[in-house]
Amino acid sequence: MAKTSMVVMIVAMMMLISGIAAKNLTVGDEMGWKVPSSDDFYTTWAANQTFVVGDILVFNFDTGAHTVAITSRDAYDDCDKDIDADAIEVEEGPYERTLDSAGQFYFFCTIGFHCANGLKFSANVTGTPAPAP
Ligand SMILES: [Cu+2]
Repeated sequence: MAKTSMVVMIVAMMMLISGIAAKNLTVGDEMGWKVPSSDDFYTTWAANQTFVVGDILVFNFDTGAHTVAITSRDAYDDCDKDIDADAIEVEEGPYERTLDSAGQFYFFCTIGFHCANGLKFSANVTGTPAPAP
């Protein structure tokens, strides 16, 4: 093996060992994904996380009880259920979402008044995705 590729391999291994690895984040921790008792529960939860590209969000809920909509900021701010065509809406739980790019992501439930009652948060995802092969 050439010396340079050996060095590259060692650096890559050190990065792995030092913990630059994707992690699973269960949204709301033990609470899961449901209408919270205080309407800032999920925004507080999100404020205490570090979201990095490659992390996986796990939304624990029963199919039919809730949804996960990934939307624009405007739709999120208004809890707007008429989400635009670019938005993603998932109805089956549990749901896992890989954060595959950096930026701000907006999540809320589209059922009833769940969003207005706090079933929403946004995630500021940092880091750069792995280069394309
Ligand atoms: Cu809901």
